[in-house]
Amino acid sequence: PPHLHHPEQSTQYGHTYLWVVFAIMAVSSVFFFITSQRASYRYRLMHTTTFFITAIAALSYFAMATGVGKDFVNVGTKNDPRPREFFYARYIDWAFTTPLLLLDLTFLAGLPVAEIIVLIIADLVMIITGVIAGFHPVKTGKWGFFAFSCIALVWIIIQLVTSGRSTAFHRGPKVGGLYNQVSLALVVVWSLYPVAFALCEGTGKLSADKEILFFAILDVIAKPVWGAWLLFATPDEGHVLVPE
Ligand code: RET
Repeated sequence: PPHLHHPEQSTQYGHTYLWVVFAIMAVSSVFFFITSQRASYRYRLMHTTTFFITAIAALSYFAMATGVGKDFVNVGTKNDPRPREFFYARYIDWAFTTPLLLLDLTFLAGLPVAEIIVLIIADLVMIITGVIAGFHPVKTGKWGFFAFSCIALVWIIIQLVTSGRSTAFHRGPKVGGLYNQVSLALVVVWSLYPVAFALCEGTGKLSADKEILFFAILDVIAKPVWGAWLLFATPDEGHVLVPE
């Protein structure tokens, strides 16, 4: 197969990272499941959402570690093809988990349902245009879809720092202050995903193994670390109250 000429474009030792992240996500899931069962029913929703975020990531990492959910795409040109491993399994994971991460944050902010729905639609546009960019065989198409995906991300960020921020402060200074911190962290971490895409899946500048490590670090920060921080720093008035 042609990819054997370009060993840096396919995984050598990346599977080890995939198994490590699977373990981290699995342990986190057990932990968040336990905290969700211990939380009082009215405060349980944010715990359950965080549990599903790490559980879905664990499934996706298990798939990738066992060798499915990937394909080869050309990051070279027609005349100088450079087939490169592309893990589309990530995008199936992100299609579920990034809306759930936003949901977690909007629970804290107390955003109206209509605005939550719009945010989630924009998020799905971001992930779907992103996976099209990943598979697109033509440069114009690939970078065009990459740009559409970035526009969706910028739009999400604008919503979070404008209306999200002001609704959070309506719930009180404690909720507002926490929202400021966690939303800033989200903006920084999420903005590194398109950078990783451009260096890895887009141009093949970083090796396939470095790509796995890059996304591994981002995923662990964006899911269990960020999720636990939000969950345990949220004061009672920052939880969505479910009727008894
Ligand atoms: C893509 C494609 C290129 C353009 C942009 C992207 C954004 C991806 C993001 C992913 C976030 C993932 C998270 C995962 C959790 O672990 C799809 C790479 C803008 C923002 C938070």
